[in-house]
Order: sequence, then C-alpha cells, then structure tokens
Amino acid sequence: MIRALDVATSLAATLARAGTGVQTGTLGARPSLTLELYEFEACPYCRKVREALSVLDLDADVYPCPKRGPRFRAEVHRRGGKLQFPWLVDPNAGIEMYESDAIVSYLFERYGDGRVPLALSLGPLTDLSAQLASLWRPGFGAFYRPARAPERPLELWSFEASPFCRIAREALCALELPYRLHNVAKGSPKRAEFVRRSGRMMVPYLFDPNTGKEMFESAEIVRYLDQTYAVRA
Ligand SMILES: N[C@@H](CCC(=O)N[C@@H](CS)C(=O)NCC(=O)O)C(=O)O
Repeated sequence: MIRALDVATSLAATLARAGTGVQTGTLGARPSLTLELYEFEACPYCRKVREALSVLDLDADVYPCPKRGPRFRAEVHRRGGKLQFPWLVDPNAGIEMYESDAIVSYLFERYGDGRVPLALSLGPLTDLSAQLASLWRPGFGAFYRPARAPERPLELWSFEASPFCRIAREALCALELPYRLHNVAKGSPKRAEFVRRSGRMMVPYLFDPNTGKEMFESAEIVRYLDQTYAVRA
C-alpha cells in the first residue's frame, strides 16, 4: 500500500476509537508474571483488550492468531475449548478467559481502580466503533502469511492508539510472530526506562533477540519482518 494511505487508514482506525489507548489511566496492582494474550490485530474485540492493556500500562506476551495460522490458534482450542479471540491468560491468578468485556472488566478490577473507562464500557457502541476501526484496515493483521517461527519471541514497544504501532503489529500478527508487548502510552512510568534503552521516545520500536536487530519506523519494521521471517512459495 502507498505509505500515506497506509498511515491515513491506520490513523482513521485510531480516530474511530477516539484515541483510546493513547494515555494511561489510574494504575493499580502490578502483575509479577507477564500476562499472555492470544489475539489478532484485525479483531475488534481484541482491540478492546489491547486498549485496556495500554490504559493500564500492562505488558503482555502476545501470541498472534491470524486466520489460518497453524500455531497458536490450535493452542487456544486445546486449552480453552473453542476458537474464539481474544483469549487472556493471567498466570498471576490462574485465570484463562474468553469474552472481551469480561476480560476488560477483569483487567480494570485487578490492575486498575475497578472503573472501566467510558470508551470501553458502552457495550454495543464500543463494539461498533471497534469494528469501524477494523474496517479501515480490511484484511490487515487478519490472515496468516507463511513464515518461519523465531526461536525467541520478539519485543515491541508500542501503545494501542498509535497508527504507526498498528502497522507494525499487523505485520507481526500476519506472520504469527510471538512478541513481548511493552505498552508505553503517554503517562507510562516505563517511558523513562524505554528512552534510556532506545535513545528517544518514539514507537513502534522493535527488538529481535534472534538477530540482535533493533529499529524504529513502522515501514522499516514491516520490511525487516518480511525479509527475515516470511516464507515465499
Ligand atoms: N463476544 C466475544 C466475541 C469474540 C469474537 O467474535 N471474536 C472473533 C474474532 S473478531 C473470533 O474469535 N472469531 C473466530 C475466528 O477468528 O476463528 C468477545 O467480545 O470477545
């Protein structure tokens, strides 16, 4: 896609959700073990959960489950009993759950102040706007593209409302590359540490421990992932 159109449609997705996930909210208890999220970028219900993670400044090990993906979908089916996304695992509480609204409420209850922000608590309106966000990016981050599995999960610094981060996450998702998602929305206490590591406050930022490569710039990330992991017939 032409770069300007790519960014414009990704920005439209952010606007459809009124920028939810740009800013952290009230933070509560912090998990000692990292949460695990099975999802795919194009799924509107998964977006709601990713927004909640950004607002709550929670990191997560993301296992992308694009349609036709051979790896993590099967795991969700085996462990949870059905193929439905998002699926959250919280090893701190021994919880494994489906249903975006239930997951969002759980996250704010356990890791926030118990109050779900308005943009995530409007029921059908929340769902509709999340669906609209996905409509701006038809097919992106929805379907598996053959790729080789990395030995170690990648790491991505991101926040949900960033249109550039979405472009990077779509590529990780389509290639079914698992990654540690470091959420650093505005207000995140993790930003200072991130800047110490990366040199400046800009996301997306990808680190691939398999090759030692680190980079900013969504277009460069997409190119790198494609060249490093995509398998052509
Ligand atoms: N009510 C559920 C709906 C979840 C849902 O319908 N997810 C779709 C993806 S957007 C799904 O799992 N589809 C099955 C598939 O992708 O195989 C929720 O809010 O979590």
